[in-house]
Amino acid sequence: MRLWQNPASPFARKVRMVIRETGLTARVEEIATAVSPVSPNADLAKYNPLVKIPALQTDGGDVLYDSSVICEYLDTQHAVTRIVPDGAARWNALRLQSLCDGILDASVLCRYETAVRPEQYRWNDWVQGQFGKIRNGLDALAAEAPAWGAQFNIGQIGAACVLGYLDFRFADENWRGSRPQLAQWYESVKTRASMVATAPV
Ligand code: 99T
Repeated sequence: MRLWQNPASPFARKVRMVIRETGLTARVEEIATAVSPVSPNADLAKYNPLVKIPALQTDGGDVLYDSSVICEYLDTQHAVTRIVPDGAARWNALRLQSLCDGILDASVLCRYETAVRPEQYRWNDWVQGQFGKIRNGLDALAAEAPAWGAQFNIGQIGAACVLGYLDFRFADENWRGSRPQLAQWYESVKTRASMVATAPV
């Protein structure tokens, strides 16, 4: 399999963590890929019409996107504990992944607002609206983190990617300040091998 990815991307990190948590590392070639919403990567565009990472080419040649679909596919390719659990736990794990993807969508939009959009076109109310989603989402994560225990399914992997991305791109946000239990949970997972190997650069 081939994975178009970039170490700065929290969505790609989710996939890269699943690869490592499920022992698939030797089966996936990771292709470092630069992306920007204003200068589409021509090579990636041949495989993903949205020109976003992550994208995964299966051994059969199909190309899958986005990160949630790729993670579900990878979960069919190994024989260890399922990353997307079956039964009643499935819906809670998928909901938690969606919450984390939503926080990341808002975070990446804010990142592009400052790193890509020319200053004269920026709109502070819009940025604050996105930050409202980020903070509400973090409060929701903080409320449920104490119940996670040792679980580390696609929901917790998503949460770890959210918190790692905020530290990477928005270190001034101080998300830990009013959410000590979420901070405590993050401390307990950030030394996992899959976290260390995929730390953003
Ligand atoms: O928007 C673009 O054209 C390029 N952006 C991306 O490819 C971002 C990279 S994160 N990826 C996504 O937005 C994927 C979202 C999708 N729903 C999924 O895969 O789940 C880059 C962050 C950074 O550089 O700070």
